[in-house]
Order: sequence, then C-alpha cells, then structure tokens
Amino acid sequence: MLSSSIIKQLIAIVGEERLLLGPEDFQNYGIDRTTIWQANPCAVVLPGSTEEVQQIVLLAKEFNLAIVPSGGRTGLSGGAVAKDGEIVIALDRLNEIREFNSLDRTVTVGAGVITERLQKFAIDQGLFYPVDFASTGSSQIGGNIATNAGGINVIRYGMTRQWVAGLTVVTGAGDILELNRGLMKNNTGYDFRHLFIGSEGTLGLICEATIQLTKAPEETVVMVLGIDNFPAILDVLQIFTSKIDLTAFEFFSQLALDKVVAHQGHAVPFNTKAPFYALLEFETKGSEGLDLAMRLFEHCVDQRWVLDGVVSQSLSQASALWKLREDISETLWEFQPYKNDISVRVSRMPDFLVEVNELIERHYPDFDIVWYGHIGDGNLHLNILKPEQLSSEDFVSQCSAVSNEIGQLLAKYEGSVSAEHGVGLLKRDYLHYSRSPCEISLMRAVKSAFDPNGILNPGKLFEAQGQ
Ligand code: S2G
Ligand code: ZN
Repeated sequence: MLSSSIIKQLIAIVGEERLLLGPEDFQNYGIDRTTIWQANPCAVVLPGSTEEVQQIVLLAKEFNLAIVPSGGRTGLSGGAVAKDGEIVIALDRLNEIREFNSLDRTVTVGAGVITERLQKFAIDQGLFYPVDFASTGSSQIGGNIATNAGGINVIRYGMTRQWVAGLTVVTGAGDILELNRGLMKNNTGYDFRHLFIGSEGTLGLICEATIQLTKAPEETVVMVLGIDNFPAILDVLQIFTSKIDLTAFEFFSQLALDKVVAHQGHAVPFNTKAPFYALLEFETKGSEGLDLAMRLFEHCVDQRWVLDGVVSQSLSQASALWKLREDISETLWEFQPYKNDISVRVSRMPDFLVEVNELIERHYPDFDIVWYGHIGDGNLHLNILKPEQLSSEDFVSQCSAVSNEIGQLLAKYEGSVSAEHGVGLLKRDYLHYSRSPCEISLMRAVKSAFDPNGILNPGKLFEAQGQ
C-alpha cells in the first residue's frame, strides 16, 4: 500500500486522473496474457511524457519502490505481471507518431503506439513496417521492442531489433538516454540500443523509438501445402528457399487446423487431410515466379513430401489462408495451453524434431499436443492442451517437469528456451539451458549498471538480488 505522501507526489507528476488505485485498473494493467499469476500492483500511473516517466522513476528510486513497465499487455511469459505490489507504469499515453522523414524512411513513435497503427501509417507513406504477428491490433511498439517481438515475417525481415534506428529510454537510475538518434552508421562505442531491445523492462523504460521503414514487397501469394511428416517440412523448406525469396514459411499440425476450423468456422484449404501443413508466402515477381513455385510444388509431390496444396488466387483468398495460421493462438486459449516457444538452428531442425517428438510422446501420451510456428526461422510453438479433468496446478507442474527435459535437449542442440516470447517469469527457471552461468552473471552486472537499485521489473529474466 502506497503512503499518502507518495500518492501526493505521483499525483503532482501525472495528475489525479492518471493515478489509478482501483481493483479493476489493477486487474487490467497488472497482468499480461499469462494466466498463472494474479495481478497485485499497488498503483497504476499513466505518464504523458518521457520527463514524467523520469520523475516517477526518480521517486521510486528514492523510496525503493519496484516498477513494472506495461505496454499492450499481450506478452506470454509474464514479463508485464505486477504480482508483488509494484507500481505499474503504463505507457499508453505516449502514443504520438511524429517526425516522419521520407529520405531517411524513418518515423519517431511513442512507446504506446499500437503496432497496427504504425503498420498503417507506413502504408499511408507508401512504405512498410515488416514486423507482423497475431496481436498487432493491441500490442504497443514499446513492448514489441522490450521483448524484441518476432512473428511471421522474420525469415525475410528479421526481428524487431532490425528496425529500431533510435531509442529514448529512462534507466533505473532515472537518466534519460537518447540512443543512436536514427543514424544508419554510428561506430562510437557500445550500442546501448541493443541492450534495451529484448531487455523486458529490466534496464529501463522505452519511451520513444525511431523506426526504420522499408519498401513494401511486390504482389505476394500464399501457398498452403499438406505435408506427409515432420522431416518432410524441412525438405520442402530447403527446396523452396533455394529457389525463391520467401517472406514467410510457417507450419501447423492437423490438430491445429481442426481446432481453428471448428472454433472460427474457417474453410479447410483442401479436402486431403495431412499430418502437417506448411504456409508459404512469396513475391510472384510476374508469372515466372508463380510458374517456378508450381514446378517446385510438383517436385515436392513427386518426392511424396507433399500430399496436396493450394495457391491463393486473390488477396481475400490469401488472407483466408493466413487466418488458418494466425488464428491458432487465440483458438487455443480456451484449452489453457502450456506453451513452449523454442528454437534451434534451421539446419538442426530435422534431428531435433525427431528427438523432441519422441520426448513429447513419451511424456504426454494422453495429452493433446498442438504443433505450430515459424519453422522457417527454426522456431516451434509447442502447445500442450490442459485435459479437462486435470487441475491447472497439477497440469502446470507436470508440464514444467517436461520443460526441463526439453531444456536439456535444447542445450544439446544449442537452441533457445525462448525464441520470441521472452523469458519474463515463465521461462526464468529454464534460462540456464540457453545461457551460461558467465553470461547470466554478466547480464546481472549490466542490470546493476543501468538499474543500480534493482527497482525495474525485479524477478523478470532472473531472480531479483536477494530473492
Ligand atoms: C504465434 C502467438 C502467441 C502464441 O502464433 O506465432 O507467437 O500464442 C505466437 O503462441
Ligand atoms: Zn510466434
């Protein structure tokens, strides 16, 4: 519970109507999309500027009050969960889009700008912001940067990190840093920008970003292929990427498709059932691109990797095919899935898939397992659906035990326990499978440099000092 004097000082910074102390606001702002923890902040503040963020941080530092930064709250690893009486700083009001420059092809946006609004702004300027994923309608660019969001176009355009040309942050010490200022070339020592990208609010609060935009892809088409088995997915990937510059290569299992079709009422892509489906997107570059893709498709059928397929004939058909992949995540929520977001190098995927599949089938003989994800980037989303008769606690503890075995397998393949969703609270206890003790201690040293009092998102990424 905050003292009346702290409350008075917060009101002096943001104004009475922007200091929220009600239980509904705590529930709304104190959690992300994870369902394991309860929201329990002591206050929610909505600053209107970088300077107001700085004043709040200085106040929190003076009285040693923990802070949880909050953006669109679409995170899946508990990175924005305020469960221990922290002050939530919600960046929603930092929502200005300004300083677009057509020569630099950059635009400066407040951290609270909704991702989809930035995507639309870019299109209005005849350009393209290429990071895309299911929750762009409610995620905020500040949160996307803090978690280095990935999504469905990484195979061609990379993660959010590639598109951040400048950052304005407030560190845990209360310093305002203007990082890189939109420069394309700047070799002046450590590039702190890249420390803040993916830092999950543990080093500083991202207040503003200068985003690099790019040329939009020419006319693209979407192919969905029915694939006979796990390894064949990688054979198809190999043959297509060797000849075509793909903008996406996603996959999902028959069970994923069944759930999406039943839940959302979408049409199946074709009548043949297949264990797996690959969704490819690429620029046609005139008819020769499409002809080449059809020849590759026929080759994959001859090799018995592919059982059937469909190519979009229109934008509406392309978007209908995308929905089969994009709607998986939302469809699965009602089954309270335990989510693994894992990755290995694409070249190691065939062997890894065989071993992780054996592990899963050995440990989860009776559970429904849904496979999907960005296999073109080496990123698998493995969702274990909670059996109705099993309590959430028993289900999570059973899955957590298996996650340790998956972590050991990832360590063997030099893979990641969190490909794109971040570590937060959910993956903290598995971090050591992907990061060495030396790396983790260096991450702690970096945190103590930028957040000397340890007030920023304590307990996320790794245990807070003294916990
Ligand atoms: C996806 C979205 C979040 C989830 O669909 O690619 O990253 O639920 C996911 O896994
Ligand atoms: Zn994903």
